[in-house]
Amino acid sequence: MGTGHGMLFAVIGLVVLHGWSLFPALATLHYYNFVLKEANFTKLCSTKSMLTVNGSFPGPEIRVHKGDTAFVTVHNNGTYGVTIHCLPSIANKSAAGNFTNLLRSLASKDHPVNVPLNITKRVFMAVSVNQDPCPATAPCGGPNNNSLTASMNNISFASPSIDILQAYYGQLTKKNAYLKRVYNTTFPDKPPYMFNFTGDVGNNTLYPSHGTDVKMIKYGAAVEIIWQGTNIGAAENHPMHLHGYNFYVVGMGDGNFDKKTSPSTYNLVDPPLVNTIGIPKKGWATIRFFANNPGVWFMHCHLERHASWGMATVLIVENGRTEDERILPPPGGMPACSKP
Ligand SMILES: [Cu+2]
Repeated sequence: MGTGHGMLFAVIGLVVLHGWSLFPALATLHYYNFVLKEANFTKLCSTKSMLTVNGSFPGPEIRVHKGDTAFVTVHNNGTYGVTIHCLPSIANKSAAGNFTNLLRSLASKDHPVNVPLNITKRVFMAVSVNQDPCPATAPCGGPNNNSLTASMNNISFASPSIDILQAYYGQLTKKNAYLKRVYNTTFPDKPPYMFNFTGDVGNNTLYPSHGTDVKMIKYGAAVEIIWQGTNIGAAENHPMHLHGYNFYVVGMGDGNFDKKTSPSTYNLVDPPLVNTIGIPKKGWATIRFFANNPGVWFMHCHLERHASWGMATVLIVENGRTEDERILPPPGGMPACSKP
């Protein structure tokens, strides 16, 4: 997340090139030098200092094939300690070598796939960069003197002052039931209304609502999430990330998702299994997974600025029936992130 001092995360991209047809069995060593340093960036007429990797944010790509080994030496020339976070993404190539959207994994006996086929929970999420009106007395410097914000299904995620996991666990154990007020379970399964998301959007849903709205998911549900990019503000490739899970990317495409024709393009046989996927700019992406890891899981755009603006929500996967299907209590002595 962004701080007054810049970014605490330095993000690099790991691109796994599944070019099996081009380089079938040659494992290769790769060496990278990454230098972290502050640099000034100007966007929308405002200049800010950011922590960059080799002068760029996000950092450079590591391009490897499955089975390769990459050595990364990191030189921290910034002013504080950081964590390096690697975002795997998939650059698939077809056998003919043309980036067709052939979404294919290296499924095999050793890497079996288990793609949900009979979906029991489907969520359509439009993701947008939006604006918030500013008081006339305090113009915010963004477009139309508004401030920039971001949303999923037109709700800009408002970070609570008490963490959601603590509040949820308090309710499960019937302690601190008043913590229920920390969040709402009303995150919708679709946008407030449908429009031409990737065409001329006009002022459609330019101004989002704000709330700490989470999506409740039953344990074991076969989940499908369709992320739809929009032209609101400016279209971008949003790297969407879900904590607690790997998921199958079963499809992606340009323009608006079409519920009649788009599913026919899905790869339900051997799709890639990842935890982050870039929604194509002015396009859509569909993921599937079984909700078999109970807990409170943040889902967000991994452009930290978008996440801090509210392009995020939380999935609460409820407990199942057996001991193995329930979240564990917090370890003894764990310091609270916030006071109840
Ligand atoms: Cu984004």
